[in-house]
Amino acid sequence: MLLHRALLTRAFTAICPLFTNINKFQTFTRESSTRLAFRVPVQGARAGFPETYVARTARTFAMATHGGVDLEAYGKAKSGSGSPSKERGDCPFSQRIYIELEEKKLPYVSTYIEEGDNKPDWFMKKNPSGLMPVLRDGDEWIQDSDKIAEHLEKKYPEVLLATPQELKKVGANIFQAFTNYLKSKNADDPSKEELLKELAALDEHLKTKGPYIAGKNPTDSDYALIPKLHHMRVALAHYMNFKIPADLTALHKYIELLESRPSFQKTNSPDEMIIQGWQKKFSLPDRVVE
Ligand SMILES: N[C@@H](CCC(=O)N[C@@H](CS)C(=O)NCC(=O)O)C(=O)O
Repeated sequence: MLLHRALLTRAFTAICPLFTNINKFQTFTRESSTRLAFRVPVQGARAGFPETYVARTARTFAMATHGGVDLEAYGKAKSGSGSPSKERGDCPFSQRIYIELEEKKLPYVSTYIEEGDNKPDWFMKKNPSGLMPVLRDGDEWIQDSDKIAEHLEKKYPEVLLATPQELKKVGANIFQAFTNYLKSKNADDPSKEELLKELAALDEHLKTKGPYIAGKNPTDSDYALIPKLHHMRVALAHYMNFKIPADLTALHKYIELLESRPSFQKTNSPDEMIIQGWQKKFSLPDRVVE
């Protein structure tokens, strides 16, 4: 009897680590196959294999380890890194989609394409507008961040992110107000008051209905807005010496909550890249206000 118990205990302690390692093994397989699905077609094409054949084989392998999910999200590439690239650029619309893929815990491949007129022909064929983000889901290509978010919500409803219709306009004017102010290249431009008004309106909403736009949990509107607020904070602090007023406390808390999420951290771009991106877009001087 004692011997039985000793044997059982030994068998149990030997098996236990296996269970914890299965999880690690699955994560490892998922991540490796995601890397392969990107690298194999590129390297295979360089070695002279037909791209479509190698890509299809690599994707079949990736799908087998991803439970049939075959998603590739195209975002803006780091300037000068080429197309396709593995180096992320500074696009807030693309970041929304990467955040949502993370929040939905979907396996996906990230591919980046440089802004401008030198996009590859195969990419322009699939995405004639040339804008990022674009999502490839199997053989289907979906353009525009709003449409991609809708598609992900419909097709992968295990984690739901949709914002209730009546709240979709909350915070929606901030990005336009921010870009109007930045491109004025004038720290005292009247567009600054417009931006402050929009920020105060969001703060008021969050104070009464928050901490997120739809209440207790973050939804699509928050994931769309946080990359834009981040660009606004970084670019305006640098060029205009502008800070969000300290008394907008609910807004400060909101930014802190969302920016500390792993999905944001993992998909974010360095401040320097954001600053240079806006300089190029609006031909800004090194600083508007010293
Ligand atoms: N309305 C689009 C806007 C996307 C957009 O403006 N993307 C920019 C990068 S942030 C882009 O792809 N630009 C490429 C180019 O201009 O060549 C969306 O929401 O997806």
